[in-house]
Amino acid sequence: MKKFFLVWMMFLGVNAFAQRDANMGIIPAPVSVKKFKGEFKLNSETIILTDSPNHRAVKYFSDYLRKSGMTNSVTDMSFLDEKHRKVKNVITLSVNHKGEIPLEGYELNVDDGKVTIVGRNAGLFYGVQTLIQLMQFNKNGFTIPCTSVKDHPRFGYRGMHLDVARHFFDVEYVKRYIDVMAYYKLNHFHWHLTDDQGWRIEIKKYPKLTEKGSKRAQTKIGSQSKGDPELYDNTPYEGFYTQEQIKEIVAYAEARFVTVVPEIEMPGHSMAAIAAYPELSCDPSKPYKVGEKWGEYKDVYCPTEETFTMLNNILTEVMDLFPGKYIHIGGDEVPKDAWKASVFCKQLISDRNLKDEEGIQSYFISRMEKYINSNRHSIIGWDEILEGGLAPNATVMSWRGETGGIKAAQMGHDVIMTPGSGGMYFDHVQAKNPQEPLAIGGNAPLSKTYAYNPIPAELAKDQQKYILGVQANLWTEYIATPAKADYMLLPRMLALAEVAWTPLANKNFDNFSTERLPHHLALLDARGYNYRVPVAIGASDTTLTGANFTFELQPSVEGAKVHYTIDGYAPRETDLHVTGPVKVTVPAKKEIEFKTIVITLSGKRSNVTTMKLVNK
Ligand code: TNX
Repeated sequence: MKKFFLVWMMFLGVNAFAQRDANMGIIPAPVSVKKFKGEFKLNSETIILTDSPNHRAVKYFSDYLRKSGMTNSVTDMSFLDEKHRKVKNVITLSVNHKGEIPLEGYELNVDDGKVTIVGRNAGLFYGVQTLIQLMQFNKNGFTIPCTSVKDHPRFGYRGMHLDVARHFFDVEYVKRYIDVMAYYKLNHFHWHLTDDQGWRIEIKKYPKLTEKGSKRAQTKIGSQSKGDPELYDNTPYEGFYTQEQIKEIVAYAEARFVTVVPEIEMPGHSMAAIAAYPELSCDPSKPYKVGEKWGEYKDVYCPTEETFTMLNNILTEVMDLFPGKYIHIGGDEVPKDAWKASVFCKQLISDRNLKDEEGIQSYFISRMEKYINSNRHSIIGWDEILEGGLAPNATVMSWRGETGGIKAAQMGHDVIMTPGSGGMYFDHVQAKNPQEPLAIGGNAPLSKTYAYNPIPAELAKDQQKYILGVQANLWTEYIATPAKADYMLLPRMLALAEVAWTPLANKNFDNFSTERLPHHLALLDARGYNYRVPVAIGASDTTLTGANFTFELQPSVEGAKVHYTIDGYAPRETDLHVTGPVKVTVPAKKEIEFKTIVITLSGKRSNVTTMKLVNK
């Protein structure tokens, strides 16, 4: 793997894109970047100095160098006098910021003699990520262009979600997911651990949750729109994480300044738990099974004391495993049918003076919130937790558009924006095009994700502070493999990073997608990630009229080739590729289809574009 990585890095050579780009190729674009002439040479003689040898950023950087075949050791600069600190060819990593750097911010200065990063807590780690992005591999080590970067995030909560309930993703994959989040300065991993179709976290007190609840007999095949055939794969499916594995992932994330937010869904999306323990339902006499298809299930937790005791016990184990502030308790999509049919719930509504079944939803969430708060954690819930009144300290994740988030912020509650309508649903297709793989639907092209602004215009100045940040979600009903999860995640996650980090005024989709992204995609390729290859820069599906055309096309991935045809066939690697402007002449009264495809060095392919050229 290491060798593979190095060979790739060499092949990529100098980052040509970064040279003309004002952001010097950095994603997410920083607050300010100044470019200077010259470069720093990181070689085997380079000394790494630090005032905090145990800082996670220092460890990360020295590990990174080691993986790249370098052996530079780290020196604790508190042992050095002034004179020795001033040697040439040093990289200094420091947290000594005297308070002038914003939270999670850093300053990075590179001249031909030294590199200095000063960061505030996580900021040092982010400075290191930026440095790594600037490093260009050569045979003696790396070169780093001279620069001065001042940087800090726009939002404190920069989240990426992964649903491991509908399909299970193993420890190795989850670590790689956290890695790529950390490269791009995202800092909250929302881990959707339970749902109708599977319970994926070991709970010692209730072993059946995983013995039964982590297994389903079969899985729905294909899409689930009205009229689609009711087909199943007839193949058992299972998977869960042991508590040891959970601890391993939490520690792995912590080393990268990523906080893990576990989600234990309630009171809906709970078929897997109910199948394991039917006493959690309002009618324990019914037969239940772990969900095999998608959508909402009408059976949900019954708000009995027995249920609350059990959920509290489950959450006690969960809170022991996750040291972060937040526990996500779901709260979304709760059909009220089972509660309406229940004599117990009728009595509860009258005993507790609840308005109706909506009142049960907020009663449920408030009770859970009280328990979680008394254990020094806070809850996050999907925006349905607003129904029937919001629990006092809850943070709202606004997914059904921004309405819930706006309402919650106006009530003085913290909010995380993650609207499907804003391009934050990465299970949606990346283009309305039959060449895309099966997905739930929707449409969230890269440009839409990039354009999202988490601060709604409706909020007054003093309410804007309640928007803690932004998150994108990867629901996996239609994503059964790591390769497809990567495909749906990348490159949209890089756009999310810029939404979450970069000041609005510095955002520019053109610069992002044409000048910076191609290099990053090649790097992700080298690191073994799959991704969706964007179509060639300059190509699209369109009709143009005229006789003589000249096309200037660029590959969307550095090192890739743009192949094309004018004979109506789908282009492939055996066809001509772009080496300069392509001229096409269309005879009078004829039309020609100019088709393109991008094929990367590793063989990944974009969709085929068709430009219909019509000479009337
Ligand atoms: C709605 S988003 C859900 C999920 C589905 C998703 C599919 C949310 C809080 N609930 O259960 O997986 O749509 O896009």
